[in-house]
Amino acid sequence: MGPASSLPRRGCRAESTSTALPDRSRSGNRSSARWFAALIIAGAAWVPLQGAAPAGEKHVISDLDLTLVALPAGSFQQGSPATERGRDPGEGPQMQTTLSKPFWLGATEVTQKQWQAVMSDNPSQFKDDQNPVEKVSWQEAVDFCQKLTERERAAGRLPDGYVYALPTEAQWEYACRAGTTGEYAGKLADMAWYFKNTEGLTTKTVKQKEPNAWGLYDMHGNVWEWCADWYGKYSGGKVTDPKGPAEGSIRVARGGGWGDNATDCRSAFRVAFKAVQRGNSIGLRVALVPAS
Ligand SMILES: [Ca+2]
Repeated sequence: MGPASSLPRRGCRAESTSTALPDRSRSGNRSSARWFAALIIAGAAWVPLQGAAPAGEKHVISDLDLTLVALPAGSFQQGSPATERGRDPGEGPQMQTTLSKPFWLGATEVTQKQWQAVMSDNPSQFKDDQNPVEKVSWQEAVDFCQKLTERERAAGRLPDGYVYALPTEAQWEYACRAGTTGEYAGKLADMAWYFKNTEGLTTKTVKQKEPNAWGLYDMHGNVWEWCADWYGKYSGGKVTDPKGPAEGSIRVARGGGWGDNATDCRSAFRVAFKAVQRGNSIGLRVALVPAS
């Protein structure tokens, strides 16, 4: 069961045969504290909401060994400033983005063992139970979230009014930044598996690197993470709970992967892939969000 006082609900390299990276059609253009400290960092705009989970509370699906971290509602600067090194124009204009409701986000990418338990298959190229699942399309990632919702509802563990889903791009970046405003949520090499430190051209066991200030692992690197949104231009200005365009042709993925350069692993970096695309550096992380 989830905690009693739980929250009310809430691109790419083309795949190829062997160790080659998956195909990527870029649409886009190309920084550990404790919870309380994180709240202070983000605090100016953080307003407790009725029903919000106590700070730092986790939601755990024990039989899947899947832990989700509770994130507060709040506001942040989404995108990057024109002065950021390696910045792509598609990362602007920056927006003052508000997430009006708290939500939960997986502490790690979805592992192959977790995927296997829910979906009864394992499409991954780099087979290892504790590595992130990859070679999953956007739709398959969505299917995983829906199956997980059904599974947890049936088990009586789904917080009222909440469902499992891919995070929106805004939720992903808010979580990745964890109150930071720079290129990365910390020192990249300490937090991420990426081109410069990934030996063997493969994914890596999740949760080996340092987490960000909100206790989230591998937000930078290891595998790209599918987001719910269609890719679209940023509007700039102030936005609340943005969900991307109503329609589109490519879906957003974030965070960079094991074979990517540092600039591609930046907090603001955006990429997008065709929804049907499967790549050996594209996976997912589940969110537990208010049902819309
Ligand atoms: Ca990642």
